[in-house]
Amino acid sequence: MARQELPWVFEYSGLWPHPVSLVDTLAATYGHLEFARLQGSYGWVIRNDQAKNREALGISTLREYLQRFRQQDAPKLPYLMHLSVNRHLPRLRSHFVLPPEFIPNWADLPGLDRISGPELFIGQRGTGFGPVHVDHAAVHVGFIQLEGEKEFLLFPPEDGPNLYRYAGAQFPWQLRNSRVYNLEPASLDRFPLLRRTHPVALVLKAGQALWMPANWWHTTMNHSNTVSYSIRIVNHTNVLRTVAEYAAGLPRLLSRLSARA
Ligand SMILES: O=C(O)CCC(=O)C(=O)O
Repeated sequence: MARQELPWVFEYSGLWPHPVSLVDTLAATYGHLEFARLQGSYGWVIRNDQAKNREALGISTLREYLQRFRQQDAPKLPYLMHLSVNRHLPRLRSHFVLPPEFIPNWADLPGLDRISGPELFIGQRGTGFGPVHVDHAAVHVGFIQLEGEKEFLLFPPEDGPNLYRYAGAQFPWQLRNSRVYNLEPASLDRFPLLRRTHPVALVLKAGQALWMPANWWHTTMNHSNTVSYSIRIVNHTNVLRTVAEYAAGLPRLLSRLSARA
């Protein structure tokens, strides 16, 4: 099997080769951004069930969030996910240096943010992504860990039928989410087909990067306070699958547009 079809971890500490940390640079450059207006590739940057938590903590700007994140005894913060570099942090975009393993990436253009979405994830110890899911459009994903340790739980594409995808989903993309969050004994009792899956668990440490191939199911858990970057990659190995998936969505898009007209 080609190397790009299996997950692999490699050492890489060159993403942010600057004397001031990324978090401090973010606070100084973009700290004024209103938290409620931040967006990720999927719209939201914190899960709905955690939004009340942010309001209760009185966090209204990115700077306030980052200040809390740096406090040792900070109360539980929501996990800041998918913070779009292209949309919100354009002046920082050219300061990230990607490893050669993630190049070429034909989707890494500001206009293709919906596909490639270079994004930042900032999470306190104990926060995690939530449901096991698979990314859209057969993209490979490159993750780079800047601070802390994040555990990944990965499943190969063929495990999909045993991952309890949202049955009765109203929209096709909901089938990208599983009802499974982790692999604790309780989840094995609740979801017995998980015993037929082939999970791979790994911990990504600061200074390491992960190549996750197209259509692998995954979720994460932060073992310590983490700062990470991720980018979705399209190259010669998956471009036809990416185009095919977008093409398959065209009739739905056209019928929506004609319903609006
Ligand atoms: O970095 C994380 O915590 C999870 C990211 C992820 O699952 C995704 O972008 O699809």
